[in-house]
Amino acid sequence: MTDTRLSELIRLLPGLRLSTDPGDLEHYGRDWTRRWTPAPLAIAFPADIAQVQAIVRWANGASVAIVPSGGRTGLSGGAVAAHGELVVSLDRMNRILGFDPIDRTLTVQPGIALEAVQKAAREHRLTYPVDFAARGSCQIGGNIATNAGGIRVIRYGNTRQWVAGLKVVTGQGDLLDLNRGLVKNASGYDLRHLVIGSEGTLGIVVEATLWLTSPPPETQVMLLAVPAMDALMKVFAEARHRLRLEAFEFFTDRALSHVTAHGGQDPFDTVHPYYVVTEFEAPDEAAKGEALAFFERCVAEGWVVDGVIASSDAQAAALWRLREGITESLATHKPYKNDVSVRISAVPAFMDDMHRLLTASYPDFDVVWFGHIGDGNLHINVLKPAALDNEAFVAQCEHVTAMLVDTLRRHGGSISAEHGIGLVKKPWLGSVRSPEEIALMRGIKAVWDPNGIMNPGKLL
Ligand code: 2HG
Ligand code: ZN
Repeated sequence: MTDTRLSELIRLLPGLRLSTDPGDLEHYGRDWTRRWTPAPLAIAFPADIAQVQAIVRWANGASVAIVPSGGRTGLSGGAVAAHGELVVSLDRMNRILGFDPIDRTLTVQPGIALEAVQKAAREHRLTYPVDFAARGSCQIGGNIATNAGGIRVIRYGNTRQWVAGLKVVTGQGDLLDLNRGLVKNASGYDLRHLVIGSEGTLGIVVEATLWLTSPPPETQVMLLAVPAMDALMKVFAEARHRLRLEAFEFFTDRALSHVTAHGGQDPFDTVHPYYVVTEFEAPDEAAKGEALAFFERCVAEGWVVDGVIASSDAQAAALWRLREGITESLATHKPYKNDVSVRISAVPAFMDDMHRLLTASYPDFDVVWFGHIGDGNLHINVLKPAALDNEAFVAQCEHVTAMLVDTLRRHGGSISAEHGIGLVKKPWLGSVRSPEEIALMRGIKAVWDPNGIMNPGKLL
């Protein structure tokens, strides 16, 4: 390690694991966006909070930018290190520190995978209800830094709702112990909530206390074939009225075709424009009867044309795979991705407008819509037509983004529902946040991180 700044870091922290191995630089310098070429200075793997603090203090003195790094499953470039930053990987800080049965909290280090948190909760006959397909790879610190959402937000809310306490190292290296697991704490600004969703721009999450809850009683999973978006809204209203929903997700025929090409089993004989996967509580015969009555009403009204209810855990998992397998089934195509939200009631008109604009300008694009429609959160993946070269596709996708931003503005939506701003959405922040809001955000950043070393260039 010839870089004198790194030599100084090693002198200060002889026990710190530090890597400049080209494979590590490549691996830890990128996230799932794959759009930027990784070029970090080095990767640090602190083992405890004191090492994180020492690294941040060194970085201030040495004017080295820091990119906090979790599972790097993000899709907005928030964890990309492309400009000689020090990546601070929390991989080694991945332990469960404690469980409190009275508070029903689990205290963990930030590098623990979401799936390991869910498993630990189950071992105590409780649940940590935030859930999404990247559960095996993403880390809880990254979930907190991005306020991760996912497939059960409709019932349980985002990560924010489950953070009882946070230890954070600020951009100056100070350690904050925020909220300390209190249910009620009316003592001024809740700095915990400022850190949640700040995308690593204010500090590094070094410990989290998470609330757990009772698992739902037995649930059922249903797949519905829906002829039109207006009908889908009716199905949603009916489902919300009659069922205790755990999830209400949708995808289109295009999405299903990619998943089935990757081994997913389409249970229907014909193709339908839209599909809904919904999961709801069904603990007894009365609830199961109500679910059937819901289905029959939807069919009688013409809102649903076919459906399947899973009769085993394996079938439920197979139906879920049709939705959760979409991202993976598209990955080889390197799709242009977008994650947006509008009010639930505005979804049909918004999609209609976008569909018209897209087919008018780019009739050859394979446009795949899916997402958390019960939250008004839509994912749009556009695949490159084989005949189009990469450069032209990128330019056309920029035009798609411009159309999307304009359409979202007209429908009162947001350019990022759950994937964050990072690098990808930064040029469009001004379309959802006023100049006054952005000025306040910049002011907050300057107080937490006066030398601007925490994830610079992201979000703001
Ligand atoms: C999902 O809901 C994820 O499956 C990924 O947010 C979305 O791949 C995407 O565009
Ligand atoms: Zn999603």
